[in-house]
Amino acid sequence: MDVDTKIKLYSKMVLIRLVEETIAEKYDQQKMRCPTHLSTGQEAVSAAVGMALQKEDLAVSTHRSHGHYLGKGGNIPRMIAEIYGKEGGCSKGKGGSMHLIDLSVGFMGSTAIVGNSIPIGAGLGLAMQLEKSNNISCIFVGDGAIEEGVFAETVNFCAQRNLPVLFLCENNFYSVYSSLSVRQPKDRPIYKMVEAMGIKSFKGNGNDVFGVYQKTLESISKIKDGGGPRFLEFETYRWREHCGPNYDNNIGYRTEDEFLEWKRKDPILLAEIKLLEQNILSKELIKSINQKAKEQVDEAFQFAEKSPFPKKEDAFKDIYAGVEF
Ligand SMILES: Cc1ncc(C[n+]2csc(CCOP(=O)(O)OP(=O)(O)O)c2C)c(N)n1
Ligand SMILES: [Mg+2]
Repeated sequence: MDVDTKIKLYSKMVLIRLVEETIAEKYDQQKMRCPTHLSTGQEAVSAAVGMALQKEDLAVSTHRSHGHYLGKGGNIPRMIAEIYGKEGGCSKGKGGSMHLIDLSVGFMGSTAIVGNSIPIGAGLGLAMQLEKSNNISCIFVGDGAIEEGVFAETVNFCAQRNLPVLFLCENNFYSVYSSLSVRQPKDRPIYKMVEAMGIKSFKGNGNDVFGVYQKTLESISKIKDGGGPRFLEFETYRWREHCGPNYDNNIGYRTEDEFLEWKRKDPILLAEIKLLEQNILSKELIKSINQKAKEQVDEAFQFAEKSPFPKKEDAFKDIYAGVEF
């Protein structure tokens, strides 16, 4: 992997982290009136997968999609404006945090209903196959979405049709307040189940941005060579509460110790240590990456503040009316 790619992956994680931590910081101003599911701690997958996908590859995502959107090349001001419910938002202020859509970067939508975007992603893959395009459809899912019936149906369909689909599972071990251990059988790893359903599958460290990037690139290349769908499970951890800006380790569903153990495996810190050792990053470069990110984030919030609310007469207008798909 070249030096430039390594720095880009690191910088992308820093940017995603700052965007979300700024949302958390400003959330109590009551200007962001939609629920927000932050992915602080999970930035490696967003940065790496987003960079491994090409612009023409399409992605669908979940309620926790800020990082996925920004990783895919999403526009920060338009995302923040969307969360502010403003007309300048990527979904014209009608969707909020859980309904980000931006066709210009191939981000085909996130939805609040768990599992809802899985068959949409398969449909995109089917269209690509029929059109003989050389692109892929990436379906982001959490470990909880695996338990939805539609996941099994979609995996079966994609395997049977050899569709150009990448299933990208961020296993953060929780679905709201329920740990994986009370939801899925012991000793039955998710990726093993999917492998048995007919899709080549892999499990890896979701906090190692370089490993995620390499594995995702390799899988995309196999899919593009006609190798059929792939399933990647990356283990990671969300630092903040399921929904909202706070920490919630005090409410009893997980321990502070578990959280601290994962915090030590902070994907940004791990990448920083590696790149400092390799003399790719310096203290000065880290400072300038952070400074640049701060400028971008400040600008995005200013844009959102200034953008008007959607007009009443546009309430029932399709935001993509007239757009060619
Ligand atoms: C069909 C459906 N069932 C339940 C919910 C409530 N719900 C919202 S997010 C969520 C957790 C999903 O967990 P996971 O897929 O692991 O994603 P994570 O929140 O960990 O990123 C649940 C159960 C929902 N939105 N839709
Ligand atoms: Mg989860």
